[in-house]
Amino acid sequence: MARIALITGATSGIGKATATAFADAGINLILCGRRQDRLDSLQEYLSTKVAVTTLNYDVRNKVEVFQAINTLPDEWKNIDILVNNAGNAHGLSPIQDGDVDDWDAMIDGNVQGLLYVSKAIIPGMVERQQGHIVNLSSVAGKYTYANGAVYCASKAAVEALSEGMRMDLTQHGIKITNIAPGAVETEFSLVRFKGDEARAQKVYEGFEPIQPEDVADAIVYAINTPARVTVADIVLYAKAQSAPTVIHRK
Ligand code: 8X3
Repeated sequence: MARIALITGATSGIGKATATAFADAGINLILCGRRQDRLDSLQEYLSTKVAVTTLNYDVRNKVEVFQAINTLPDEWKNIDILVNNAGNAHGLSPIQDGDVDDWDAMIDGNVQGLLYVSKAIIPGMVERQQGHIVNLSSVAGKYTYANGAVYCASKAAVEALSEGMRMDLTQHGIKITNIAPGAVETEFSLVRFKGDEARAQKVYEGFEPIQPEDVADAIVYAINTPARVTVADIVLYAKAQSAPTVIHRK
């Protein structure tokens, strides 16, 4: 029987590339996001390959998360793979100049949102004694950089949650994979810099950044290993990158 995957933040970047790669691998999809028009067009595109349904909610909204996931029809309830991809950076400034609303958005989305969605899905996995959770962390969760304290903290939390989930859920047959990408060319910087395209473009200037499809490849690898293997952690850098803020630009 085809596996079912639920992907958060599925309408752009790494989420969209993962949805596309999963469809190519014959995995049925529950696409989650905040933008119904984007969910609809991705559903239409991927439905030619696999069964696709959509859920429109904001991971930061506890009520919406549980309502959406708990009301999935029976045929969609047995989720095999959860990809906790939704998350963003907001702002890049010294802690003393940080915007409290930006902090809320990062902690609520990257940490609380991941927890809410996981909480809604883990009990079913425990009941079935199987499942695979893929958490999208970042190299920012492994190394803190200047001006990024809160974003880095939110991703360090994801690192801890991946480890802790693995400790609690391994006995229930559930695998946990943590994926920590470096510089990926998505809407990430555009969101971080609040739509400032020139500033966002500069982030990827003079080197070849990772593409969302490269991260999707790593995720597909992780979810396709033999049952006896857990891919615990994958760190991906652009070839020109050796630490979050160390990039060799031409
Ligand atoms: C995105 C990678 O290095 O820009 O999570 O923080 S980095």
